[in-house]
Amino acid sequence: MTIPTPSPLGVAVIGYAFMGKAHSNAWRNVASFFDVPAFEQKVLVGRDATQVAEAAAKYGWAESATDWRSVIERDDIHIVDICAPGWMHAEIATAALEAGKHVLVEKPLANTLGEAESMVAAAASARTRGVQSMIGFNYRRVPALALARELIAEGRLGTVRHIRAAYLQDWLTDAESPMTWRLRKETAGSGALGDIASHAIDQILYLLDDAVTEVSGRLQTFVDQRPGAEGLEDVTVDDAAWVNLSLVSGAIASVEASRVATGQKNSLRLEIYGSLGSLTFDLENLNELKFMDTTMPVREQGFRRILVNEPEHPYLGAWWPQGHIIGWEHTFTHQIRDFLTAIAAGEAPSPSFEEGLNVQHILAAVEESAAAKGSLIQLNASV
Ligand code: SOE
Repeated sequence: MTIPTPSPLGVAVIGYAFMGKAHSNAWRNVASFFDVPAFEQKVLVGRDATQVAEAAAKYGWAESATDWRSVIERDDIHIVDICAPGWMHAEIATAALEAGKHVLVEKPLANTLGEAESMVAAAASARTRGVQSMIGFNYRRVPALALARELIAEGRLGTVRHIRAAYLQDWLTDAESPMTWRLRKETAGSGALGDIASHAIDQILYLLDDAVTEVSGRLQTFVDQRPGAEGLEDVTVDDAAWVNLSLVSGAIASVEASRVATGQKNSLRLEIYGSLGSLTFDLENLNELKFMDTTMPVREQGFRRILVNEPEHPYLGAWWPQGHIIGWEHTFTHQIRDFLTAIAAGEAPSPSFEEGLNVQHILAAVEESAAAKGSLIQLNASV
């Protein structure tokens, strides 16, 4: 069902820290580069009135507010973009969808399967009223990874047999690094697993257009306590995760995620091995994709570096003349562009909350497997 798109669309972002800043930057820039429906940056919402007012002024929002409930009731707000921590996603997203607002929510979808399922039900019901929803797996919008998906879909790799994925960071290497909401199960749901393995798992599903049938995993917390406001506090999530996946297509994938991988800053690496070729990618060089093509003469074979920076490449026609590279923040701009375009077309954007729930099922299976010392967990999967 399509409903007429109000013009301009009024936007509210909830959360003004790291992700709130990344999304605000995208809202601020998207219309300068892409043809998108008219919208206005109406309100930035956060708990601390002074800080959110400062952030709103800096990031181009007309006003700030501290009460998200009153914001989602406003008639001049049509889009709610949720950048608050995971424990708040379900309540805000459900209320916003029920109030008829299009919703974009940061990953992972929620902290628990139950919350994620309630969000999917709210999204499905809202969709019948023309109200759209999307989860923010922003790395789907890296041009090199969008190109990788196209090459795989065109059969350039032949049959994909196995994938190695790793998402490695080191910001928790120092045992004295303080407690944050990201290290408490009740606020973050899980650690490296939900925070960054979720991205790697989503990429595997996105690149292969596939689904997971079997999961085994292991989780490890290396630093059990960290300094909090009132002394040492227990860390209740994992520092690192190791996952093996079987896919409907027959492919096998391994995923490593760590926030204590000393020296690795923000390295999402993917290696995809097929019967006719292979692709490799590292987020720390996000404008590059390496392609090994066995259909080339043997004496010329080898990993070829594609600088994914031509107007022909996904998203790049909108940016700079060829060769002028883009960065991490552009993935959020592409995400907003795709979200707005789908809203204007009355189409359901991807990744949907259902796709977010699929990832959540895999995360829950990893936790179940890890609790049972790596035993194999079966999932009901279909592509
Ligand atoms: C922090 O570990 C974090 O910001 C994640 O939450 C993001 O999703 C990822 O893109 C970068 O790392």
